[in-house]
This record gives sequence, structure tokens and C-alpha cells, in this order.
Amino acid sequence: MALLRILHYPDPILKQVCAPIDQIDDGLRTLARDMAETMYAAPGVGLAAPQIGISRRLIVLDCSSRDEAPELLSCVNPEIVEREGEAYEEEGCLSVPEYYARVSRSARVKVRYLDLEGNRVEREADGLLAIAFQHEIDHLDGILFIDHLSPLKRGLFRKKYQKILEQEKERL
Ligand code: K1U
Ligand code: ZN
Repeated sequence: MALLRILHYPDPILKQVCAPIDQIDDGLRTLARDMAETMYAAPGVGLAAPQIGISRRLIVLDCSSRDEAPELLSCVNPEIVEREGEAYEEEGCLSVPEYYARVSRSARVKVRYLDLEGNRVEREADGLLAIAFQHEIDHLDGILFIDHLSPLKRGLFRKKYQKILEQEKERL
């Protein structure tokens, strides 16, 4: 198992549209396991392959609460096939450290993907899992949660993030 380095905005890999995965093999299963370990260590509730520098359509998520058993989902080529309702909740991103903002999303989604055995899965989600699916699938299309901000909030973000990056450089 390995902890992987998480890329930070404005790394150009985060803006790429990821390629579909055409082969599910042991290499992919190892990558998904390493991504899950990296997500749990961060800690986060999701992670997409481009965040660790791999431009392929793979995400992992676990939105179970502390008092529930862990429920790790590893999703190959995930797509949202139905959406319903509206949600406006605060989000963060492991690739945009120390910045949080409310983002407009669908409240419920139906997602189709392949699991790590190549089985076709269709799953409905609401609450945090619905938001996490949208956040992670956006990553596969080169979209970050800050891309959903209004022009005014985007301007405020740029100023604040500049300072965050400068502080990060000083720490290195
Ligand atoms: O993709 C990422 O950057 C991970 C991100 C995903 C996310 C999904 C939905 C809402 C917000 C963020 C995170 O996991 S940020 C960390 C986080 O939200 C969290 C961390 C520990 C416990 C609970 C939440
Ligand atoms: Zn993110």
C-alpha cells in the first residue's frame, strides 16, 4: 500500500478531461487501493485519479459517518444518469487547501459505473454522497468546485488563495 502525493490547484493536470478506462486489472485495483489509503489519511470523503496525477476516469469515495461501518466505493468510468432537486452546501477540496465555499449541486443523483470486478453498478445517492459523487466526477472533467463560484466569489477566492500558496511556499 502507498500514500500518494495530492496535486494542488493550479496544477494543469487538474484541468484536463480524463480518458476512460478500458481495462480493469490488478494494476487498476492496486491504484484504487492506494487512492483509498490516501483519501482516508488526508482525511477526505472522496478522491479522483487526476488529483494524484493520473488522468483516468477512476474515483474512490467513503461518506459513511464515524458511527457506521466504512463503505468504500471504487468507481470506474462513473457517470451521472439522473439528477433531481437542489442542494447548496459547503465544500472543500484536497487539491484546493484551506478554502471552503458553498456550491450549488443536485440534491439527488443516479450514478452508473463499473466496480473493480468489472460489474455494471447503478446507484442512487442523496445527502453528502450525492454531493461527493458530483464533486469527484467533476474532477474527471477537469472541473473544480471553485469553477462553480460566482465571478465575485471567484475574485475573492483568487486573492485569498494567492496568500495560501505563498504561506505554503514559505513552509517548504
Ligand atoms: O475530491 C476531493 O478533493 C475530496 C473532497 C470531496 C468532497 C466531497 C463533498 C463535499 C466536500 C468535499 C473532500 O473530501 S474534502 C474533506 C472533507 O470534506 C471531509 C474530511 C473529513 C471528514 C468529513 C469531510
Ligand atoms: Zn476535490
